[in-house]
Amino acid sequence: MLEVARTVEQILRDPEDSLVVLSGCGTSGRLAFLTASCFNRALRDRQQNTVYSYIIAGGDRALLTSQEASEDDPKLGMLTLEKLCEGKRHVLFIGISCGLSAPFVAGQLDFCLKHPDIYTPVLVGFNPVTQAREETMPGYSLTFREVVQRMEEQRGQRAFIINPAVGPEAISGSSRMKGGSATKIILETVLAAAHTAAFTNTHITRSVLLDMMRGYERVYSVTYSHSDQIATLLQTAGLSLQCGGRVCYLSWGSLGLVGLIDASECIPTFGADYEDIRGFISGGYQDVDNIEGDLTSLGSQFCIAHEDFVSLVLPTLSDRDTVLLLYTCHDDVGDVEKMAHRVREKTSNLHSLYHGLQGDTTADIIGLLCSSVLNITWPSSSTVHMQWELSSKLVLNAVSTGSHILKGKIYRNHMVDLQVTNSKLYHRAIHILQLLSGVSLTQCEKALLKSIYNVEQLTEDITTAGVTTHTLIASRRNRVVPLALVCLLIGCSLSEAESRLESHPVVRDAVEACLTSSQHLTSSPGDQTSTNH
Ligand code: S6P
Repeated sequence: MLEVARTVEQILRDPEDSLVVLSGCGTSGRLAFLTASCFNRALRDRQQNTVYSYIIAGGDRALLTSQEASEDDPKLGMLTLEKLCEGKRHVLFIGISCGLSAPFVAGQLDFCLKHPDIYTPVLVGFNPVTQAREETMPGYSLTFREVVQRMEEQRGQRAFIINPAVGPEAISGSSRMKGGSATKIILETVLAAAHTAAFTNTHITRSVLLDMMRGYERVYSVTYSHSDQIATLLQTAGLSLQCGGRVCYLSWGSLGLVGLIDASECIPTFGADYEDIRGFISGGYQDVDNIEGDLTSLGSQFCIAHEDFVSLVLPTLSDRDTVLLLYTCHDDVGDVEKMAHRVREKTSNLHSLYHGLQGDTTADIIGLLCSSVLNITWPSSSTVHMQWELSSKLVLNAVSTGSHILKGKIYRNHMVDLQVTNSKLYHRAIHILQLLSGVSLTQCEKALLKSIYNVEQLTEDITTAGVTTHTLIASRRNRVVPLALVCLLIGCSLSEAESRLESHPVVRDAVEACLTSSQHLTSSPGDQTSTNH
């Protein structure tokens, strides 16, 4: 981190023809965007030229919606990077892949290694290098692990790997939670230290980095010291989802991006609809400040301004829905109050998350309109806005994950209703099926394919098609993993599995019911079905 911060510092001191590129897929790409925007803003505030840029696989639409397929394309990653950096003399490339697994990022790192005169690659992830992905990448001769091995050979000189182990995700496989938070902490610590050194003419030392990281440690303890209020929010949001209602995050300032990101991740992670949990940001795309600008014309999913909330959601808002206001003492509190009044005309299910500084009382009036209030008070510091973002991320991650657990989308810590939209998720789906059904990998893959293609018998066309084709078809279908699981547990046809899922709208209940009946079957000696399991 020290070396990378010093490289950023050099770029800040001599920015001409230089660039710091942050890149990733899914959540990692969203955090690349959030970080690049935040530090470009800091440069603009100092009347300095901006030096940061971001790449997210799938382009700007992936900031708000799931575009998981581009993650599989190493060449696309490489070409996007090359195009962005045309004419640059020096590029510090920071590739983020929590699982050390995204082919899109591997292609970019490999490209950097091949052009050391211009590019210095940095990999940020949370697996030991020996656990980097070994699977071959489509149209590419190297695996992620081989790219990382090449980086290892130059580690600390021409290539850097920042890969602290943050432990397994509680809900398996989701890098949006701990992995995402760790990404934010690492990147902000490195970049903030570089800014301080460059603009105050000081040196970056280990203790500067450590002090910042300790600040984030305090964010964890301060935020979780409010666990009772977080639990109240989670419960309320869970009730809304359980009864077919919606959860809306209405945010101001940079908390808006945190809300949009958390909401967008629910679609691939829990097979949620975009209306289940949805984020809105006060200034719309002007506040987002993304490269491609206003994306509203792409459809209702991309309508993210408060005006969109007022026209699309407010008219049908009821007590079934949960609305959460997210704001800080730096925002236009009068505007928050106005919005709170409008929401209260439709529902009393209004809640707030407010970050204030010691000594202020701004939130009191708005709090009176809300049925629950989470006020967090912070000591003043130059990086407090980043701490507010992390704190809000922790709260929203808990609310969205917890409410989906309450909705029954998780079975024994497995996200059984995940979308199968790229090769990582395809293999994860097979792994989950195997773990829960206990049958062979081949049988699980067959069941998954039947569910994806909606056929009772697999044809040769299907079995010879590649994973890319499978995931493309799967992206147009719902509940492919639960369907495959029911088929495996009961040994039944797809159509029977469909009707069982219909009779148990809660996925966890359906799986539990099937497991009970399959256990019943396995305990009857001689039963044919039981031998399939
Ligand atoms: C979020 C979800 C994905 C990942 C993306 C990149 O919970 O798991 O959107 O962010 O697949 O993963 P990674 O490991 O390359 O950062």
